[in-house]
Amino acid sequence: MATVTSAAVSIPSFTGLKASGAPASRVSSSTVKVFAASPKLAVKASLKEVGAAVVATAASAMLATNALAAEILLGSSGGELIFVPSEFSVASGEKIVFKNNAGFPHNVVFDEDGVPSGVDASKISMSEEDLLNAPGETFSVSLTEKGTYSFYCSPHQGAGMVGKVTVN
Ligand SMILES: [Cu+2]
Repeated sequence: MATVTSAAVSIPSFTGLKASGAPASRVSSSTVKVFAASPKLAVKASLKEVGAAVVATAASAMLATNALAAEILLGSSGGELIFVPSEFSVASGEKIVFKNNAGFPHNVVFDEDGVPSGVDASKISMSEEDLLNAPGETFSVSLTEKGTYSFYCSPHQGAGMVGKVTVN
């Protein structure tokens, strides 16, 4: 008897909720749809960017194995905090691969006052805080604008870990 009574009470109250809840849930579901649309677009856009990045990485990998790529060691094998070599020349567009060798962490930052005019140093640099921590880790860049570029390793700039590349 007690069970029947409780069921009889809960049915009207459930129906009441459903009746008043229906328009509300319709509104909220359409609201959700609107919000869902923009993350979806954002995901699509970021996937496109990821796709472009993957293509660029693949192209870099192909260029890195190219005999024309210049390889610069970060830290000498003897443990000195230097670029090896610290001064070198490349052809315009030639891949430069900076490779962690010893004494890391290192990074590669182009000096904003030491690049040809019109070149945005931040676009060809690692960020000051970004570091290559693992042995053999690389940072690659291609410079197209001809001229002389100065760069440094931000943790070891004070110790003289600076370099210069001329793009011909
Ligand atoms: Cu360094």
